[in-house]
Amino acid sequence: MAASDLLPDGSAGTLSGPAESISANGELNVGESWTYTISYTVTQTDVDAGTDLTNTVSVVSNQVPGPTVASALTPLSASASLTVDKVRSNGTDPVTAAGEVIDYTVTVQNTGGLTITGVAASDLLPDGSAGTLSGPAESISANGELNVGESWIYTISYTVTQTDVDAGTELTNTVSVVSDQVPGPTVASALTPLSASASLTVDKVRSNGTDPVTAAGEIIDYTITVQNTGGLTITGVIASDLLPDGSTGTLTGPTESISANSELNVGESWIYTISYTVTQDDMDAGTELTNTVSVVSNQAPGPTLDSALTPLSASASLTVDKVRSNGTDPVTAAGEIIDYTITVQNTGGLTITGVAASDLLPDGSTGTLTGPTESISANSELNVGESWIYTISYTVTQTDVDAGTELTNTVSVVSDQVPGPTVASALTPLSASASLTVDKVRSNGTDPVTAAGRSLIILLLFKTRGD
Ligand SMILES: [Ca+2]
Ligand SMILES: [Ca+2]
Ligand SMILES: [Ca+2]
Ligand SMILES: [Ca+2]
Repeated sequence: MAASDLLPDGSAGTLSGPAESISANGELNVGESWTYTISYTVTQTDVDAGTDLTNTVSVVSNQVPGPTVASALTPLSASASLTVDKVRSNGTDPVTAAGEVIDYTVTVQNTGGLTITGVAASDLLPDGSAGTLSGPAESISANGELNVGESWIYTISYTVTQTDVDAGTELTNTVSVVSDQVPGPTVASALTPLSASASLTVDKVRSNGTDPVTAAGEIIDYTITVQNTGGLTITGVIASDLLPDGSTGTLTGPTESISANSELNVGESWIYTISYTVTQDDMDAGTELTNTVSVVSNQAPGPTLDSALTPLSASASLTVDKVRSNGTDPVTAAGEIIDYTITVQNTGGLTITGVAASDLLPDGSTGTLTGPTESISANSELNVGESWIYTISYTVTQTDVDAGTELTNTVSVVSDQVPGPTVASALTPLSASASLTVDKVRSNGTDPVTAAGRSLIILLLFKTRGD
């Protein structure tokens, strides 16, 4: 009696036994049962083969040569399965700026009962391009098979682009795994949030021109800098300028510091310039000159404002001059006429208003001035640099002549800006002399005189002569 066993893997098994049920005498007695046992450890190859496990025993004996065969079939029920996991293993969370690097780790694990072959993992990066995975590192056996229970680790890195940040949506990195046993594809994604904000600064400075401004006509140059200080590309940037006189200025520029693409790139500065010619109205108003720029954009609607202030320093001043423009010099007789010309000039930087000139004639009366004639603009304002001309005439009186002192004509000027009064006089000398002729006649009495004691009456005739 000999029993041989063929195990499921095709090897010959070693039977334990037999245990003889009636008599342990090495003979299979009539009615007796011999019992053998054998164990078999299922192999992964068996499982992977997927067919019923067949264990066959074959018995020969002298009386029944056989062989007599019996098999036990054990069905297999193993399935292939795997999991795919993708995580962001390094990098800021959330992402705040382009250039940040995200590291991803991909884990493919065999969670089933079958060896998995033909594993291929492909990666789709956030920008839609195909990534190149590093790996895999096989946790159990580096045999190119995803063994049961084994994990394969892949890694990949991604550098965030400005386009990603501007899009503002979560960054999605997706890995897709196929294999012979689990065609799938089995997909896993890692999502990385973004947190970038748009911000810009606006700076306006006076880049050229006198400080303070002292006169109309001076030119002030302004430089405006708009800078992207945030993490997003800024589009639709519009800068508008309000000049000191309230008008809208026309900016020159911008000059883009990084890329001349009409986008305010992250970190980029745009430079605009504008000039302004100070007006007399500005000077007369006397308040600081304010130039304001206002910037709007799609991402930073604002408006974001900045102003440049330029102080003014102008003062009002005038001169008054009075001259005798016609007439004898010196005056020698009553009745002579003296013409005076009065000049009031704005010698300061401000328009002067409310100008009033009053004249005091040599005889103490108030004269009536003729004029003014305005040299620049007949607008009743004494413009900067303008002269006003008045005239007045005076007829010398006998009293003046008799008084014998210089004739003084005085003009007095007041105004809103220069209250004064500012006074100027013209002096005209007099040169009249007193003279007389004497004629003596005898009007009564003897002639010749014959005796002492007679009165002599002398008639003096005075005549005043004028030359
Ligand atoms: Ca026996
Ligand atoms: Ca392996
Ligand atoms: Ca640009
Ligand atoms: Ca004028």
